[in-house]
Formats: sequence, C-alpha cells, structure tokens
Amino acid sequence: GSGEGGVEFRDVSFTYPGAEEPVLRNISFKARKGETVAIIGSTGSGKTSVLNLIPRFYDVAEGEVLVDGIDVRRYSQHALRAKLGYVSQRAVLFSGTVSGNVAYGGSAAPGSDAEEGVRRAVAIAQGTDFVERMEGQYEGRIAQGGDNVSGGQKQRLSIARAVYRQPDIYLFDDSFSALDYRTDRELRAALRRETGGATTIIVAQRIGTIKDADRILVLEDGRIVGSGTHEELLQDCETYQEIALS
Ligand code: DUT
Ligand code: MG
Repeated sequence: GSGEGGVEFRDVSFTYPGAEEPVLRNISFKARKGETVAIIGSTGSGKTSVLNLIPRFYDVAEGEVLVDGIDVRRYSQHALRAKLGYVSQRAVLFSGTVSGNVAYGGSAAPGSDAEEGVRRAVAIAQGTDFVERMEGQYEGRIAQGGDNVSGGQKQRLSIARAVYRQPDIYLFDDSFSALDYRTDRELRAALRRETGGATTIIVAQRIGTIKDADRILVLEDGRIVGSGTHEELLQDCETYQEIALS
C-alpha cells in the first residue's frame, strides 16, 4: 500500500498476562519509513515478544508502541493489520492450493489479477522454481499444515503471503532461518527492490541476514544491550561480538 510506515517503541515494558516478571524492559527504538531494523539475541531474550506488540497480539501496560506516529491502541484491528505484513516464527500453511495460501484464502483464479499478484509475490519470495515444479503449480495442493513442502518452501510461501498484501511494514520473525544463504540474500534483495519504501523489522539468528540492516538491536533478557550498525556493534557490544564470532 501507500502511505507511511514508521514504527516506534517508547520506553515499553511488558509482562505476559499472569506472569510475574516483565519479559521486556524499557524498550525504545525507531524504524523510520523505508528502514530495516534487525533484532538479534539469544533464545528467550524477547525478540518475538517485541514483534507481537506491533499487531497488538498483546497490549503494553507501560510505554507506547506507535505505527505512523499513532499509538497502536488507537487503530481499529483491521486498519492496523492492513498496514502490517507479519510473518510468524512458525510458518503456517493450510490445506488448499498454493494460490489460496498466498492470497490468504482469497480467490486467485487462473488468469485473474489476483493470480498475477500471487505469481509476483511468489517470485519475490524466491519460490517460483519450486512452485512451477509442483504438480498443478499455483493450483497445486498444499496438505494440511504444509506437510508436503519443505521447511524452507513453507517459509517462502508465508513470506509470499505477506508480500501479496503489499504492506507498509514487514515484520519477519526468524523467517529466513530455513533458507540457504544464497536464497536468503536473494530474497531480501528482491524485497528491497520490489517493495520500494516498505519498513522492515527482521528478527534473525544469523549475522548474515541482518548485517546490512540500517540498525541492529541486541536483546538480552528483555533489554536492549546494544544498538547500531554491524560495524559499530562489533566495536562496542560484547553480546554482539559473541553472536558474530560464534
Ligand atoms: N514467554 C511467555 N509467554 C508467552 C511467550 C513467551 O512467558 O506467551 C516468555 C518466554 C521467554 C520470554 O517470554 O522467557 C521471551 O520469549 P520470546 O518468545 O519473546 O523470545 P525469543 O527471543 O523470540 O526466543 P526464540 O529465539 O527462541 O524465538
Ligand atoms: Mg522468537
């Protein structure tokens, strides 16, 4: 879509319902329109929890989460989600066709504009080769849970689903982990090229995926312990050095 695409966290602390300890403490950062901000940190450090606050899977008790400068609590659920292309840590496919999965249940009949959109989204997600090798291609069947496609193919189809919606803001939760380095790199290059000014927040485990981000946040125990470019963090963030050298 058109329009803005900034995300900002202002001193956000967050505790899961029923939990005693906060999982996020005093998180502040900005992703300006068109920027890529990466989040890295060990398992359980709170990366998914940060992302989950943007589409309001949970609401914060302290601080503010803003999209386009407006507190997310002031949007209707529909208006907020229309801006966001969220790709969850576990790629979820349902039984149906490739097209149906990418168009999110919407119909994408052969020859329609929607089908053109599906092809474009699959191409950006580097899925054209495997989809066109499948029996039935875009009308080929995906089994319940996506059991007949590989982990990396599932990830690419769930990325294609986000691309299809043309969001202003992409939220990728470890969405590249099952891709080989080359596919990972080519997919991110295609996204940059084809989605113009989309803002991207990308959670990842591997340095290669986030190295070229405008800013990298290093999370540890729910706190930001480092923020900067790859080179800056290599210089002055011990946690980042450990991740980068491991
Ligand atoms: N947590 C809960 N309830 C939830 C989800 C997570 O209490 O519904 C806890 C588990 C963990 C912390 O929050 O101690 C942070 O979890 P999160 O999933 O945000 O961590 P991550 O950085 O995304 O870990 P991973 O790299 O394993 O995905
Ligand atoms: Mg996670």
